[in-house]
Amino acid sequence: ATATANELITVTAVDDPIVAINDGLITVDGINGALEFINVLDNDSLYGLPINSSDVVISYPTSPYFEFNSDGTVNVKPNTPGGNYAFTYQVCEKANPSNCGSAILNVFVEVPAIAIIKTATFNDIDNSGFANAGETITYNFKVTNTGNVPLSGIMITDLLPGIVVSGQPISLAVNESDEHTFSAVYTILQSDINNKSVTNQAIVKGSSSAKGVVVEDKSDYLNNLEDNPTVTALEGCLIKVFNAVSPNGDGDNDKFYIRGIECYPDNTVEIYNRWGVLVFEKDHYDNISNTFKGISEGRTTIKTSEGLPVGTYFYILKYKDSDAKQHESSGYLYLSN
Ligand SMILES: [Ca+2]
Ligand SMILES: [Ca+2]
Ligand SMILES: [Ca+2]
Ligand SMILES: [Ca+2]
Repeated sequence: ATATANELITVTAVDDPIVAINDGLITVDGINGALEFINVLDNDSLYGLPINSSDVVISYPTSPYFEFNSDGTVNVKPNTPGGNYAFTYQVCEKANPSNCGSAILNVFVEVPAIAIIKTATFNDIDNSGFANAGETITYNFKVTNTGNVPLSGIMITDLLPGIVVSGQPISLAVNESDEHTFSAVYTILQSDINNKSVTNQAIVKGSSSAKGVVVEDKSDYLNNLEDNPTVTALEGCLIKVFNAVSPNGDGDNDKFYIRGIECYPDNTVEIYNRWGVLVFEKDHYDNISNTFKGISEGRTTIKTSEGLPVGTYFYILKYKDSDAKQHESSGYLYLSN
């Protein structure tokens, strides 16, 4: 009777074996990893009932990126390469080792990534060929989804004080680029011209549509893989004297223009008439408020604030550069109406 009962149980086991069901496709975060993102036994059964992991032995393939636990849970390690993974596991009943089933765990490892390239265009508004304070730099941005999942909420920031960034948040599909949504404008300061360049870097951020993982990238001026700031060279400190002055208010040569003198505030301009009499003298000549417009001015000039007669004058320009080295140049100045 006992033997018959045992036979019956064996027959029952064959009729209700372990049923292992495939798992997935499950998306996991390959950047940060995840602990126990699935229990492969949850949808499996033993004799028609949920499996208690202590009743079975699970065997898995090996993987450098995944950890398979004896209770059926699975971990994915941080920095796991993106892509699809398939693992066949086998589950066998401890009490009856020939009672086994197998199924496949399918995992998609998402690795969101983003890259930004920032390029600069100097806008020489007065077409002088040189940078002047108040002129601008326009920045263009190319943003690319370099990861393996769609990204949304993509925005850029730029820490350069005074820069104005425009563009609303965007989404990008895998491998998609956008180079029209975002732009920025920066107004050049005299200090930038003195520094001979403007250097800045933007940061782009976006989040994966599936897992909400936020990724960011610092801009490069050339390619997606590097993080070199964008440097805009500004040439505006080369002195050139424009020695024709016609202060008639027509907007042409109305003042004695010394291009680049703004870079060297430690300067003096002296103007002499043909008899060698000092008729104009200014420190900190700047082409704007401290400038010669055909009016006699200065500490030692006899008649101040008086219009000077047309004719040939002589100027002496002295300035110190950023290394405190003294420079001097002189020449004729032609004053007309
Ligand atoms: Ca399963
Ligand atoms: Ca200019
Ligand atoms: Ca970069
Ligand atoms: Ca004029």
